[in-house]
Amino acid sequence: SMAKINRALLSVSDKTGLAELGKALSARGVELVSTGGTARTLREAGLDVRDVSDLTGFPEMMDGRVKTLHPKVHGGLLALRDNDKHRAAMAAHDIGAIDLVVVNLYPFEATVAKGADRAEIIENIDIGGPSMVRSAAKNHGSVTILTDPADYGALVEEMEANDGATSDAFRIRMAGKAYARTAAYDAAIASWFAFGDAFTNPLGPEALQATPFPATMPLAFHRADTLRYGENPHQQAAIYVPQVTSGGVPQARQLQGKALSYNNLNDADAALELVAEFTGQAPAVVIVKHANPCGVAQGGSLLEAWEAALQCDSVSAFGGIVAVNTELDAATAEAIAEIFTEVVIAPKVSEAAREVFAKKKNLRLLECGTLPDPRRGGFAMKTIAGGMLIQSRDDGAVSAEDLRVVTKRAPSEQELKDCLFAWTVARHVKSNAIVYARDGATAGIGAGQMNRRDSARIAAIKAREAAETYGWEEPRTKGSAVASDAFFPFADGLLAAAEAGASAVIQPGGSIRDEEVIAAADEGGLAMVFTGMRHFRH
Ligand code: 93A
Repeated sequence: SMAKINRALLSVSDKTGLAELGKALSARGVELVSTGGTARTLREAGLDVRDVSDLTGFPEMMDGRVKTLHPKVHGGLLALRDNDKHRAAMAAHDIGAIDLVVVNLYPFEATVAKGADRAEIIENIDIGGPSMVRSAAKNHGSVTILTDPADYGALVEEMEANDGATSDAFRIRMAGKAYARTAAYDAAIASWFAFGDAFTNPLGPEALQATPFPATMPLAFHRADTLRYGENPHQQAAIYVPQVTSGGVPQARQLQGKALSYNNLNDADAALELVAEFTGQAPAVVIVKHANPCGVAQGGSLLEAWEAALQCDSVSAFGGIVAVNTELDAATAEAIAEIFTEVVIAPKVSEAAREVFAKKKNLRLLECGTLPDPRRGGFAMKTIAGGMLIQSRDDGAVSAEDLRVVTKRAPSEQELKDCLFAWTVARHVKSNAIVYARDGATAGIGAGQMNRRDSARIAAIKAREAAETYGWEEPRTKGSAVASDAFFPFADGLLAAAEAGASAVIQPGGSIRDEEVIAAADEGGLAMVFTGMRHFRH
């Protein structure tokens, strides 16, 4: 049914569109009731407004902490219009019906984000606003609730179409939106209590060290965009981001190309997270396919790094996602543009490089500014049937000092470098991960196999194919370093790597058959180091 609007209560922190809405309501003969600052704005627009203190018979008090928390407000919102007892109560206590509430809340999230002190943050916890929002939304059978200036226009249209009333459908839709807003608002407050300063990333850095996982996990995310479809066309999808974020693919500026798909976002994230490992270092290029790197290289010019990355697995690179760690120049852009590429993401893209890509209308070009900190804390989430798994991010790291040489031969300086490079890549490859690297470039990547030996073999096959493609005498796995994301449970995986020509190995160690694996390495003259840390990724 239709619900006529005779009286409106407006109380907004964000005054966007307020005067226009007030005028439209006033023109329809709606009585306007309002709180201090909101009333002032409406009066400045030349409108007649009744102060809420006049309605309640109480002044706004305690620095505004108590202004609308009153039975004359909440009775007017919650009373069932067709209930005799409710009507009798309204008459007995001189409570008038309120048919429309327009509220947006104290800017709690923005106050935290700007780094305000505790007292200011506490003062920006809105109490009266959410109370009115929830009362009005509960009684959406008769009351219209607006919590977003973006909906003011729709309300005016609704009233125009229905002789000053709103439809059930509209009120129900707005009520749902209202509860989503108060829920997100309280989640933001709860996140701040749980995570304090780490709130700048609500799933933030010190969170885990500071507190155990809260009994209920408040997640204040909002929808940044709806996506055309999900991982497959028959799936629906959207992207959600925290209220305040630290930067990543969702915050990157898209310079050209079609809208990013679900898979584009997922792959671009994988590429960016890996290339961010090389922040501030020599030029590096990552090519990703289906969330796994299929070529990574660092050193020389960016163009040289691109060429070396492409040579790892040029077949898989077709339709890939490319991330670089430094400003993208025209020469590299030209080379990338030669093969079909879905997404290119860089901290910065030169004017000349932009011109190169302008010819490739569909290519999605993203500029992300600074790269995310790969060692940042926070959480990683995954849904399972009937629940959600949450773990702290894999922000562990090993450096050269942490490595333990376990073979007779210690790795040479170059082997050690390649070991660490391969290790860095391997942690970004789906398990079981085997990565061969030589001279700062991946020579073969084996991903996502159910046993480690197969990953080692697949990576070697790719290296052999690359040698055929480029007419090299031998695959680049000859004399390479090989990284394994978890320990070799048997010697077979290591033997497969030795067969491919690897001369150095980096792996966590810790298998009950370590001795067997070390003996096999010694026998083949390989140098092997243990990291003591594993990087499963599923
Ligand atoms: O401090 S409050 O929690 N106490 C209240 O009774 C109350 N009523 C409305 N904050 C309250 N509000 C909020 O004031 C509204 O949610 C809105 O954000 C703001 C509007 O104040 P003004 O009209 O003075 O700008």
